[in-house]
Amino acid sequence: MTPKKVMLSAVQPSNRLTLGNYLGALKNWVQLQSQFDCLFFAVDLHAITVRQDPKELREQTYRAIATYIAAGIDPDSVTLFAQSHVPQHAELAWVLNCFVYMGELSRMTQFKDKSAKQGQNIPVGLFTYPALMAADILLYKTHLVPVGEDQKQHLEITRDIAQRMNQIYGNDLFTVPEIYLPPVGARIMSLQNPLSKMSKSDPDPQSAVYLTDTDDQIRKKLKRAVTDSGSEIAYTAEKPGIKNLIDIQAAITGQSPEQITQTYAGKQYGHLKVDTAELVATAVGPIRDRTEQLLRDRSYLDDLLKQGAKKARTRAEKTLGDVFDRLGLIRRG
Ligand code: ATP
Ligand code: LTN
Repeated sequence: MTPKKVMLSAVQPSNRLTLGNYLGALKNWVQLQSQFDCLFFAVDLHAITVRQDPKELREQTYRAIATYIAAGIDPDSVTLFAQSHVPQHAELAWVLNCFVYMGELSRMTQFKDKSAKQGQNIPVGLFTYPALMAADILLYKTHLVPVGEDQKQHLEITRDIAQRMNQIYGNDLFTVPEIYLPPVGARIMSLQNPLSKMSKSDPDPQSAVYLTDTDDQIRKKLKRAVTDSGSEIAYTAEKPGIKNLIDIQAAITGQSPEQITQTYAGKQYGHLKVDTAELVATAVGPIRDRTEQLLRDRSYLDDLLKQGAKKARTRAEKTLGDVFDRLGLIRRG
């Protein structure tokens, strides 16, 4: 039997996860997990590229892992861990920092967006963030990375770094990873501004449905979702608010946006909002409740993280040793 290909992905524990994180990432991890050898982790070292409250960060890291399981990730068959528990990530990131260029990093839209919010003092980690992400991926010879659309540029730079180093040190050094983008739901928009991405670090809590929201909060947020002028329900870029609600429905139900739009012929925006709210509440409710349940048993989560990190370290050390060798560093014991 040929071994399964490797699939890997991660979320920053920078806040509670959102519906965007679920539809753009987690839901697809769950759907694909049985076909791959999977590693999923919480990127706590990425989260500290912007200031975090230490207590909150620790809490959100546990919560992220619990949410993966609550969403349907099978903790017994995948490797689950916290990024900072596997020191090889930071070590390989240093090496990759020596092979990625200032020009490449300064073109990253995530860097441009996030640094614009930092004022004068922009942490260097925010700039070199993609090198750490490339390390996350390349350490495990990953084939497939399921993410939302905002991560496309980071995947491309990862591929470029891998190809660049393979050319110098041998084509079998790194596997060049592929991105997996879901057909719908790859970019869920803010409920308050449908031209910008729903994001867990948006300061306006009305802009996102969190996977911790009660059914009532979900209904209220969707009722207040900013929609467009006019009254016809159409799936078009000219109506980004309406399009977003249809996309949310499509990503949850698996129906196409066109099919969904047809069912609203002659109906009003209110109908679409109410139905979307019910679908979201039904999808989020069980994840929310199961997450809370899992969070009550810290020793279970600690055990899981410990075992996961142990498995990940062994795999990561193999690749890192190979990289160090080829670069001419003396092998460590
Ligand atoms: P932050 O606001 O802290 O940057 P975020 O909400 O953008 O957080 P990330 O941790 O950057 O979330 O992303 C985790 C995963 O969720 C990534 O695969 C990302 O592409 C995906 N994702 C994030 N936001 C959305 C969204 N609005 N729609 C679809 N996918 C998303
Ligand atoms: N940059 C990603 C999080 C991330 C990631 C990864 C995703 C860090 N390392 C490796 C996939 C694979 C983000 O969503 N902001």
